[in-house]
Amino acid sequence: MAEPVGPTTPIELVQAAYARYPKAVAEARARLGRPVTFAEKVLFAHADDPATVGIDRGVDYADYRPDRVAMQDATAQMALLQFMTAGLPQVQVPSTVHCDHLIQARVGAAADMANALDVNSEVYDFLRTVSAKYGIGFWKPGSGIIHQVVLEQYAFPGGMMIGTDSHTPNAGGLGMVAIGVGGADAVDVMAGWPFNTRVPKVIGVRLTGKLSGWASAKDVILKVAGILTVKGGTGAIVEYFGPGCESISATGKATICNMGAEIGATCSLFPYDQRTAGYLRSTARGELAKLADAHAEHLRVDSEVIENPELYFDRVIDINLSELEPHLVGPHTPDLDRPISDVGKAAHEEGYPLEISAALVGSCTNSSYEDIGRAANIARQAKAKGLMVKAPLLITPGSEQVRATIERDGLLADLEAIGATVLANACGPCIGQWQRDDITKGTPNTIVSSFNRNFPARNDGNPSTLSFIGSPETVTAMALTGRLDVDFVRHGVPGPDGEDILLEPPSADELPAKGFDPGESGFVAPAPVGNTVEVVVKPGSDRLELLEPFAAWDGNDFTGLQVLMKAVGKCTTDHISPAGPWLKYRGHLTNISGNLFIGVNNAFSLDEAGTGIDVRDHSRKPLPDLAKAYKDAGIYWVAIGDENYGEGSSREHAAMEPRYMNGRAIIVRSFARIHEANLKKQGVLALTFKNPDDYERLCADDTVDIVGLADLAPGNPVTVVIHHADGTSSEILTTHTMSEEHIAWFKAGSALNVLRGN
Ligand code: MIC
Ligand code: SF4
Repeated sequence: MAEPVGPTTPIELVQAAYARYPKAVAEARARLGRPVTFAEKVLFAHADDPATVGIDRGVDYADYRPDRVAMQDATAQMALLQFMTAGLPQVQVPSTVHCDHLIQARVGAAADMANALDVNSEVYDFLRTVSAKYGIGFWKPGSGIIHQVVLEQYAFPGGMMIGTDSHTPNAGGLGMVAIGVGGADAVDVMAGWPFNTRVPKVIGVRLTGKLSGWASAKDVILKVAGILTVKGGTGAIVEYFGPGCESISATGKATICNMGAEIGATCSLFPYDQRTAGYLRSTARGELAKLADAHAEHLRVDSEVIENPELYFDRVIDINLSELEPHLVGPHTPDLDRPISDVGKAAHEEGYPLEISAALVGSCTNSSYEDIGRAANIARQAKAKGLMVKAPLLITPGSEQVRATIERDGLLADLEAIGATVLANACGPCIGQWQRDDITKGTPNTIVSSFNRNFPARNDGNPSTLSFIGSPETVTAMALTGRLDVDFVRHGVPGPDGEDILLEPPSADELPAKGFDPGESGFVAPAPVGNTVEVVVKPGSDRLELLEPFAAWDGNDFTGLQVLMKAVGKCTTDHISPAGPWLKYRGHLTNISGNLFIGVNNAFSLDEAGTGIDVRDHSRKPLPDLAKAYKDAGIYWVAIGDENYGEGSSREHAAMEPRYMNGRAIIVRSFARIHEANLKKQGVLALTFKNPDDYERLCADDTVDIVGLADLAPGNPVTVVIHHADGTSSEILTTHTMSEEHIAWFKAGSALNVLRGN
């Protein structure tokens, strides 16, 4: 890599990317024999070889060359521990590390930051030195949440990026194909290999009309989530088009793309338009806006596609923005969608706790200048009418630049004036880094947030907390009502004398009139090439551990595997390897394996989540202990999953832990994309029941053989023999999505072993 990584994407990189477009797009049209979507243009312009790249959507695997790699601190540790073992002097593609996940929210920004610097110093030192050594840009704690910083500094229309976080698609708001991946995928790209993935399908969402009143960008994606459900986007890019796009700000578009992760989409994408250009200029990237203007024809869908979208997209969804009203989703899943007007009734019917115990604004999804501005507008109206919050309102700004600007412009003061507390520029409560003292574990209570995920226990570690998601202005209004069953849009907010006070729909500037205040710069440039920076991993550390390669396949079929657990219903990566207090072990495979499956509802031990039955003495054990006991006894095992197994995060720990603890295969009804890819990378067999009903056949005392492994080939089913305790057995078929390359990873023990040439 020629240029050292800087605090923003150099214009030369964008020029080089745009220079590839005319030929690549012509190639795309010629090979596909039709007009093309914007997503296809970006993919072709980043294909390793546009002349031969796979084109069959949902079928072919293809090699792409992303422009950038971004990693956040919780996933970067494992990614960079793997990269270190590759023995390369430098990363081959511009890459950055962002410190945002490890900061705990407790009292407020300043104290929490000081505490984070103290308790995480070993990890921050590791990330800083490893970044310096290998040519990676490092963003210090406090500089902001990865996706906001990427949007402000690095994203560009028509670019392609991968990131070790599932909300990487946030950058799609600026027209970038930005895909969330596990650390091992990032390692490949940083090592100079292509990014290999299945050619995505393309779902078109046609936006017409114009957002108005209380409806915001967040409500667009909540509506889409309600339509597509948590698995409806799997394997697809969601491409927005139509006249409604221009009515949404660039950061609003990013909100929509961000939460596309919740429907399983590979990524989401908006075309380049003048709202995007305005955002680029406002974030000191005027040159880039000019360049994009000059290449605008390539940065949007072909017009023939707009005329007949059904012919070119795999599916088309229509949303009239003018008809949209504010929505709230939840509890427990982001696709349980209701307009605000229906929430009160549902809350009474379902018995949700009606009092709101906390309201939280922020996260990478909704912490832009406009978002905070709309929340502050509600706060100003409330203040003028003598209202204060009835539930604690916690605000996490998305980046240092946003924080400094909203402080300068008085927006933070507006929120504080109604009783809000401002937390550090970080993920905080969104990832369970919320030290909540007001509610004891097990107490049912209701929270509302502007975040993107609401899986049980995610925010505060309490599975009895019911978490609902809405826009920042909805959350602010609900903090004022303090209740789930008050329709603040139609009935207003109860005032001090019991009368209903109607609030005007929020309005706010999309971009700061005085420009952004960059605040305190958090960027640390890497050391010059050929440096002698020493990377410190202390022996005996409980936060960091150097990796040992996984053993290669011994050439034999797997026989006599125990069934460790059978997950019933939703099994997200938060169930498999939760975050919150466990985030501190993200650089230590042995220690983090102590959380394996602790949130899983196991069919064999349903009354206590996270437990399983030891077949040797029928005792009940926490699943991580059971896995360890089997490992210590030299017993190998399989785990069984339901639909959309591994939904949610990109954390590859959820795949490395089973591998490390003697898991040979995960057999499920269906997988979420990133998790399936992570399992393959780590050498675990990721198998899907050919007949989903076969899930029912597996019992606690069964053992399983996985046979015919020597003949493993793309597209060929894999036979699994189930031996029941009564001596009978049955044979079932499973399918897999392994390409030749993936099979080579399995045989070598992991993708990393292949990269290292082991
Ligand atoms: C999340 O939102 O779940 C996270 C924490 O950002 C994860 C990454 C991680 O687990 O480190 C994600 O979404 O990929
Ligand atoms: Fe951080 Fe939450 Fe965004 Fe994940 S979803 S990157 S935890 S703010």
